[in-house]
Amino acid sequence: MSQAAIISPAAPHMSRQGLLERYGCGPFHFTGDRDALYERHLLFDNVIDAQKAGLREKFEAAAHAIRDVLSQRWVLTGSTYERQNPKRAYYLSMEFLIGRSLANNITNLQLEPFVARATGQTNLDWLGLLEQEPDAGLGNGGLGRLAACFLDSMATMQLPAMGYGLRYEYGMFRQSIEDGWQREYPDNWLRRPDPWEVERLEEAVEVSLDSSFELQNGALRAVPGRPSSILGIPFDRPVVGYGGETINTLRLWDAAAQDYFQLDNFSHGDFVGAFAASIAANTPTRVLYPDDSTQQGQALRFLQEYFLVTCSLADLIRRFRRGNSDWSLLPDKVAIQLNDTHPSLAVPELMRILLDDARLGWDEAWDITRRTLAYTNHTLLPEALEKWPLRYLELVRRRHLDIVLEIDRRLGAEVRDRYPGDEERVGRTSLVERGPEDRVRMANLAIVGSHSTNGVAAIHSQLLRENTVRDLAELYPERFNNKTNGVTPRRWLLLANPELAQVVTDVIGDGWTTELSQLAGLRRFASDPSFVEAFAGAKREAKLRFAAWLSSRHGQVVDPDSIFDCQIKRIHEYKRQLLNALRIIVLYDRLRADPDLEMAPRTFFFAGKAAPAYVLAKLIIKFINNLARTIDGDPVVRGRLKVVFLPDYCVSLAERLIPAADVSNQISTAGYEASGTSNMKFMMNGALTLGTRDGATIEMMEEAGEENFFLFGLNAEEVAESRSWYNPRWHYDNEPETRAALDLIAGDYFSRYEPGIFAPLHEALLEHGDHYMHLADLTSYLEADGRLCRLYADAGGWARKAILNVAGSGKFSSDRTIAQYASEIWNVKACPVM
Ligand code: 26V
Repeated sequence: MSQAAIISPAAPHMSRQGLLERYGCGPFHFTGDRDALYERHLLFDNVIDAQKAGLREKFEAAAHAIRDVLSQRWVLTGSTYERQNPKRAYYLSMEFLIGRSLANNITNLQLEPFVARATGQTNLDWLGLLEQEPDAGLGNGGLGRLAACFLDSMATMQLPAMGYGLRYEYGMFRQSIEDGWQREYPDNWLRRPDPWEVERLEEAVEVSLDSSFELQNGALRAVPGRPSSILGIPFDRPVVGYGGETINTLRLWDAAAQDYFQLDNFSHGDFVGAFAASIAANTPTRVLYPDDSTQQGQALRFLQEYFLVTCSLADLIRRFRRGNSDWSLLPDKVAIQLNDTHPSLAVPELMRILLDDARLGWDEAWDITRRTLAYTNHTLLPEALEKWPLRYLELVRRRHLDIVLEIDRRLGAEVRDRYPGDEERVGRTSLVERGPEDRVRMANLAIVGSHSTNGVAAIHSQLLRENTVRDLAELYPERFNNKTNGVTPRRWLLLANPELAQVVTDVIGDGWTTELSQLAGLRRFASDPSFVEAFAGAKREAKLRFAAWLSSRHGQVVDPDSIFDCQIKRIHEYKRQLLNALRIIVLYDRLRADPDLEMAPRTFFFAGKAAPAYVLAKLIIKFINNLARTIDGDPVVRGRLKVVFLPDYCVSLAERLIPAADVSNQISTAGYEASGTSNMKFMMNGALTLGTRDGATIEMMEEAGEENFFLFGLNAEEVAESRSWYNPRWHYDNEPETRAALDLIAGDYFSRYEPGIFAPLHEALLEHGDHYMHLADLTSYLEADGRLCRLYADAGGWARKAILNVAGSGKFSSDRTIAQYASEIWNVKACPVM
């Protein structure tokens, strides 16, 4: 993060007076130096002298000082909404991948000048202090990070909106690499008190369950017929809009036992048993599920989803009832966005509230439910689509099962009416999938029970409509729409890349921070020598900064004059890290065969976590690490090729690496990556994209111009079309470089001391049909790679394309995405704080 938090190029220098007026106080100086908020917190919270405080204590004091500054405004935001009673948007998500908050909040409050002055005066190790904050890693990857970017945009655009999620005690596991293998360690991010959260015990809600649940050997066991309940305790976190006008709330639920001691057990002498009950009641929010590749149907995950939905709906309905007496107004006052199917029990839960609590009739309840809810799909992978056993609904809440079956009965009647005699269609659209164990198709439930279903990039929305849920799209075509993803330019450009942000602001002003389309103004500087020089200088600074961090943090030395070529994302077969590795093997082999070959020096960075049970993905990590070791050990390529696997990929690591990247690899099998969002962050930061025609990468190419993009490989249609006859062997037999690369793997060239370990990779590619079609795309990948590398020799030509990419990235601000959700789905308008 480095300089980012201290010197913001774009922030207008707010006066001390302005600060006092907006926030009521300043972070470091309130009424005078001796009353500095920061020092007061050290003294009164930690009871320590500022001179003796450690970095962690200093971090807490700084965070509390910043929180003090935003508190008034936060309260005012809430009271404005209460007074104005506008329609509100609620974003329900099992994941919010927030990352760190201190530097981000300072940036969004535009307090850098004050912080810079204070840290300068006191010789504070500011960068070290920032490092003390653990990442809030409450998400797996793209879906969770998108939710966090959306919160930033909603607050910046002054929308009356709120996020609802779970306060996992353990977030995404920490990854370490040991002997090349991934190892998982618990992420105990709340071990120390989190300065941002505010516990709101008085707003706790009670969650009813039709069974009791016990933990037995780590698995959840239901005791049917013994109803129980758990408490949901809200923890609020501030979401600071850029400029500090609006401070929205992210409300995370913590599960707790009704009472630490069930008094009856206690009085009967079962002291330990009483504790066990409270442990079970805590389990729903104990840990984030770290597998985003398969839906394994774990009962505890289902309980988490039920818990999120019941707590959030009880809370938002309570708020709605405070301001409105008429239930029929719900869709005019509340919009609920379901982030994937994970919170789609909201359909039966809202129906239950309207039928049983509000005592409305079915038709009215159904109309209100549908007009209130909207659903976003984030994946087409069949193995990731949620399908829960009916039995789970029955155990957790019998009423939900009844409601789902009644919705299904009515849906069947509607389909029969529209398509008489088409019983197969009835079966395909049904909410229930018949099998050895009947299951609820959660995507069907979300589509049928809402008024809007969107995909997250144009191609993804189209494939969703035409293939995945075709029958439902034919039944309700008006519900389907697209909302191409975006990312917040505050965190991903202004904060992460202060060098580039400054260079951009110098020529087009700072309006881009909230209107990213203004980056188009850079086009006319793409060939301006002094701008090109400044732009290239910013990239070099960022590379130097990253290289310095890497060497101090991991002892790894990389050459900042080499091309920084990156692929950072979850490790998945469809994302094809293995294709990237095959490319590197071919390049390596070329150099081995001809050491005099002209080739720009390159550093290949990988980072990403594999689901702990995803055996092949973990083997891919091991393979990349062995490849790195082999190349490092070969004097022929020393200084020319280097592979680095960065451990423990997280938001903070992305913030460091992306500004330094020259090349972004977005190489999924076409048709498989719903959107991608790191692709946008790289583009915004001046990297060139080497990618397939998939997800939002297609739209990025349209914005930047095809001549400034490096696309290759089969498109989604070609992938689908060639499935039936595709034969990876053909490539092995006919492409010498492909064959040589595969033979090196099979010959244990990268596993000399671990013979045979990579056989499963070789088999997946050659014997098991290469489902993700790596070999089909390898040759065109290398060809595009060659074009890219040749361009590197022409520094001006490279910079020109990179500038045109930054200039074309304006569409990919989450502000644009959120503006579309607000006007096309939610009908929610800005509500400025007064
Ligand atoms: C699925 C599951 C299944 C069961 C347990 C835990 C779990 C957690 C997450 C998921 C959903 C994975 C879907 C996902 O993350 N999709 C990504 O969404 C991004 C934001 O829209 C998008 O950019 C990526 O292309 C897409 O892969």
